[in-house]
Amino acid sequence: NHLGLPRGSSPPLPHLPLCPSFPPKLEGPLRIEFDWTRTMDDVHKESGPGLQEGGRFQPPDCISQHKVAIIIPFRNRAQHLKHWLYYLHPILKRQQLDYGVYVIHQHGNGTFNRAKLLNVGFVEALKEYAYDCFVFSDVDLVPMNDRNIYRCHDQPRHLSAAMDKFGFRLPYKTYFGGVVSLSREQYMRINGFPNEFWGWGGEDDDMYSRVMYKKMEVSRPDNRVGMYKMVRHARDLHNEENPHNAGKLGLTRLTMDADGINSLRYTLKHVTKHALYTMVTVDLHGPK
Ligand code: UDH
Repeated sequence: NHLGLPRGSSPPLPHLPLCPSFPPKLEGPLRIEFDWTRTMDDVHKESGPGLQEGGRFQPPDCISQHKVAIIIPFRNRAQHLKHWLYYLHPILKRQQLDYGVYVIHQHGNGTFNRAKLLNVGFVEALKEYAYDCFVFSDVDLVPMNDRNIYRCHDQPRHLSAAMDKFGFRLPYKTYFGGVVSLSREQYMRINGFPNEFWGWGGEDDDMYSRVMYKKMEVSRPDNRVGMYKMVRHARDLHNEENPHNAGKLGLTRLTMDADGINSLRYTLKHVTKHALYTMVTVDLHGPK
């Protein structure tokens, strides 16, 4: 599929205009309620027409300026994924993005590794389509304003700048967790994300340091547009805080060129096309 087209779709009609820089149907602030009685059927209905298998979409009436792969690190959060899909598909469609949703599922019960899953998502999404932008999003975060566009900018962007759990502001100035976007070039410039942060903590700070060391800046929406609601939940099993991760942070400058997309090793188990997303199940070769 060397044309960079989604499988089974025809090329966009040549007479379609480019989509406008400001999508006309945005609504601004949104009401987000995590309704636990919501079914997958409700989610399908809400996502509306135009989605292609695997959670792919292209605006029907214009050529999007943004080819975006949305990468979600995942294990054992089916309920959260339901909420995410319910809210995000309509938003992303209104944002007129040419997008695909990739849920990167860590196989087995070994220690979780969020950043390595994100690296896998980058590689696997590019096998399917010539994405030029990558949004890396936790499964439990839903934007409260659709003007927070899931696209890339001339600097890496931290989209989840005002999360409810932190009182709608940054918990600290260099926070880079939750939802971020990087263009393909920006991501390659930092050698992707670290593969060696097993368990909870630190990987997002390492990602921030990578951006700084490569002389880029983090851009953010303002605190109103950057508002997010998180699904409340207890800490996961097999993702305990790893006390070694904090110590690694001081070493980012020395390790980043050797630990990242250029050292990524994993075993692909399955790629499953669901109606609303593509599930990539992967063995990360975790520590014994
Ligand atoms: N994730 C999973 N499964 C897991 C662990 C993590 O899917 O078992 C993914 C998921 O996308 C999640 C992200 O990795 O949103 C980050 O997980 P996290 O545990 O670092 O962050 P989250 O904000 O929870 O989800 C923070 C700990 C909550 C403790 C609350 C105690 N009151």
